[in-house]
Amino acid sequence: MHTSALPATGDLAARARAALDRCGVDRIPEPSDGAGAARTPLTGQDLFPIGFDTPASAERAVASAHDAFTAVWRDTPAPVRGTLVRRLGELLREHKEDLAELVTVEAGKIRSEALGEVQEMIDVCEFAVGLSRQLYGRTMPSERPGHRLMETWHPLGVVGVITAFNFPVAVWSWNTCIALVCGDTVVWKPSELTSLTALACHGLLMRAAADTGAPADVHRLVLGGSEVGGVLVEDPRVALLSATGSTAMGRAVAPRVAERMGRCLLELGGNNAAVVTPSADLDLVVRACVFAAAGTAGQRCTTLRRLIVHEDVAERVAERVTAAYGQLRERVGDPFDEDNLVGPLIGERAFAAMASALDRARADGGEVLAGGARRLAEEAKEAYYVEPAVVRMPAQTEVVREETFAPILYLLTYRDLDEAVELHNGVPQGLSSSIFTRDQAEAERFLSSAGSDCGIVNVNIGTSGAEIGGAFGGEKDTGGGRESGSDSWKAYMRRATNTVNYGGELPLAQGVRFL
Ligand code: UN1
Repeated sequence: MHTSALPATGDLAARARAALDRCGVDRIPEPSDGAGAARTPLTGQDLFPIGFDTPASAERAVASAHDAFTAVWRDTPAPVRGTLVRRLGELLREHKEDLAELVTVEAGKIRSEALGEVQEMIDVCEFAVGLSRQLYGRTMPSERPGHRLMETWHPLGVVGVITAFNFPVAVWSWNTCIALVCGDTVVWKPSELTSLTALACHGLLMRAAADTGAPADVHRLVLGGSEVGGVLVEDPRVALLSATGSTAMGRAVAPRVAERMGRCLLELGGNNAAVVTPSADLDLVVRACVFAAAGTAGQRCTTLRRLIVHEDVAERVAERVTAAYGQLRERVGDPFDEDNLVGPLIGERAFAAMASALDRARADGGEVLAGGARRLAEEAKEAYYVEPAVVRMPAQTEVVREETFAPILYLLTYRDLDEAVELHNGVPQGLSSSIFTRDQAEAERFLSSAGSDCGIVNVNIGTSGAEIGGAFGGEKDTGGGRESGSDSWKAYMRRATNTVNYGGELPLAQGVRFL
């Protein structure tokens, strides 16, 4: 069995400080009245104390971002705004290793996934720079002679960005790079579990701003918990609140933003499934599904949580997935160790949720085929490493319909595609989905309006690992928001419809006569 000693908390603190140094973060906020701490799930211990914001300092951050918006940024030409993001992309590329290091220390991602997350930021920068010359409005034919009808997209204002621990940098960049080229300024409230990673990103963006002559207040970082995030929710100067997290968080936040007629962009929980049909390539299924279900220790919004398998292949799929999970067991541990594929859960609550979900699944008649045990508890009492679990369920019971943010894959069986689609859609969430098939009609059915009800619908690939070029987000309890690629930028701008009369007459629309 592969074993590796976990790194000592002191060493991780030193690594984090060195990475921050290299990113040019010379000052880590001192704990003052809003005392907080940086922490690592690798050992479950605090790295060192840091200062969190207070509601009053967060309010000042919103005020200065608002000033930068009205005084400078909204009137800066979009391609010039793009140069800021282009510079950020260069710096991110230069500091890819440093940022990945921080992602591993604070979020517990294995090295390759941490590097992948930073790559996602670099990709978004490139996308946003191109976008800065393509914020197109349409021109429509006017029904009136001598008139022109068109639309113009204008910057919206301050965008509040609230991100979760599991994608501490990529989700920030999806929002921030697009918002900045759209002419908005940003106030970022990262998860309180990933403050150091956020300080590094903010530091690099400040360098990019200095290098390109953009005002520093185009981006403000506020650290802390929900009382700090609450300022972004309530402040009417925050025109758009883009929040990633649990459905419970979204339900708490959305009505408060709606009350003040602000806009919300929500990216909430998923309960993603793959349908495995009789014609599926099972090699592909196993590889895709093990990554989607156990990668990131099951802590992606897009993590595969349900495998809905045709009864003709159910036994074979169960055997092969169970065998693959057997190999994974040996590769749970220190995410800095290149041999490991599964790092720690973020903390004790995640572990408790996983244990309780497994108990409930068993009580519902589920059979745990692999995994579920805690690992390395002797070495690190406050860290929570687990073996990813596979559970065969007799039915889609309540626990299967909930999102448990941990690596549990439920296996369900179906007889015909209608039943598969019904099971698939029979959960409150609607983020990501897949079908594995070689039958085109089945694939098309799943992609159609009568198929998957998710925002992301894939064929012959897993549910996680979406590319930035598409719009990312989902329906139902997932919150309905779309971020990153395609035309998601429109959520970060306001549309003005313009009618111009160049004819000298005043014909009214719809043929109305007056005066
Ligand atoms: C998330 O889990 O919050 O598709 C985002 C993926 C990533 C993003 C996930 N590109 O898994």
